Amino acid sequence: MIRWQNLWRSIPLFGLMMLLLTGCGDDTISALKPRGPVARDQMFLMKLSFFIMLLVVVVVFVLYIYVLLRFRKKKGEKDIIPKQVEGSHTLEIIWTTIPIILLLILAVPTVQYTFKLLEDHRDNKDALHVKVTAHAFWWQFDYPSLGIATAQDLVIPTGKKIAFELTASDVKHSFWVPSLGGKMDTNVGQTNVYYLEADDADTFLGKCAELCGASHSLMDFKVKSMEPADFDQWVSKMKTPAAIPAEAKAGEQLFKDNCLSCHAVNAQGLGAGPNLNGFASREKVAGILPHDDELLKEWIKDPQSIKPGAKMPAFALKDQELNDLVKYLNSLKLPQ
Ligand code: HEC
Ligand SMILES: [Cu+2]
Repeated sequence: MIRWQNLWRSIPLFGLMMLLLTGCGDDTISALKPRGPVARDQMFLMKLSFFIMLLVVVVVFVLYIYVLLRFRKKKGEKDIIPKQVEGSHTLEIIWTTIPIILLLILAVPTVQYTFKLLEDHRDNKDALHVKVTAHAFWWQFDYPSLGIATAQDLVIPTGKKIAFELTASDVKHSFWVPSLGGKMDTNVGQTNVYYLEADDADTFLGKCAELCGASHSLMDFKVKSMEPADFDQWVSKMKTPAAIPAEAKAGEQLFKDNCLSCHAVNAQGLGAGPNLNGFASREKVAGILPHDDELLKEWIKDPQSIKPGAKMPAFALKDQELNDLVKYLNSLKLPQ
C-alpha cells in the first residue's frame, strides 16, 4: 500500500521531468525536426528502430504480466514445483525467427542509407563543393569552385546538395548540423566526404560534436541557407572588397601591422585565424559572442578569457588602438 502511495506521489516529479525534456527543443538545432532530405532519411531510420524496439518491449511486457497474473500462487495452494519442460522446438523456432526478421527489417534500410548518405558529390555539377577545416576552436569554410572562403557562418543555397570534404588542422573534431543531418568526424591528415541539403531558407545552429579541448563546447557555427538567387548575390558580395571609411583607416593600419599575418580580409585567403572578410555581417563573433564593441575589445585583449585555449594571442593595446581596431573590424561588412 505504502509503495503505491510513493508511486502516485512521484507523478508530479515525472511530469516536471517530462516538461523539462520537452522544453529542450530548439527548431534550428533538432534532429527531431528535420529540415532537409538527409535529416529526413535519418529521422526515418530513428523512427523505424524506435518503433521496432517499442514493439519488442510491449510484447515482452504483456507476456510477462500475463504470466505473472495467470500462474501466480492462488490462495490455499501449497508450494508446488511447476511441471519442468525442456526443449520445445516450436518455441525455439519462434524466438529465433522473430528477432531475425526484426533485425532484417532494421538492417536492410540502415545499410542502404549508410551507403546512400556517404555518396561523394564533389564532382557533381548540380552540387556545391565545400571544404570544411575544423580548428580548435573555429570553423573554416572554403568554396573551391567559387573562389571564396569564410569562417563561422557557412552559407549555402537551398535545394542543392552540399558536397562536404572535411578535415581538421589540429585534433579530431566533428561537424554536426542536427537540423540538416548527422555528424561527420573531421580527422587530421584525412578527408571525409558526405553531403547535406537544406529545404528552405533559415539559420541553423551547428556544433562540434567531438570533445576537442577546453573550449569544445564553445565551438559553435551557423549554417545560413538562402534561396539560390540570394546565394549568388552573397557570393558576389563576398568578392566585392569592403569600403573602408576614412575613420577606420587608422585601425586598418593597426590591423595590417598586428593581425593580417593570421587573418585574411579578402575573398579567398586562408590562414592561421578565421578569414574576416564580411566579419561584421556575420551572426556572431568567434562563433559565440554577439556583435558588441566592448566584447570585441575584450576578445582582442584576451581571447583566452572568452575561449580558454584559443590559438589567438592576447594583445596589449592602448584604448585608442582598440577603438580604432574595432572601427575597422565593424567596417568589414558585406555591401547592402
Ligand atoms: C597568431 C595568429 C593570430 C593573430 C596574429 C591574430 N589572431 Fe585573431 N584569431 C586567431 C585565431 C586562431 C582565431 C580563432 C579563435 C577561436 O575562435 O578559437 C581568431 C579569432 C579572431 C576573431 C573572431 C573571428 C570570427 O570569426 O568571429 C577576431 C575578431 C580576431 N581574431 C581579431 C584579431 C585582431 C584584431 C588581431 C590583431 C590585433 C588578431 N585577431 C590577431 C588568430 C590570430
Ligand atoms: Cu572541436
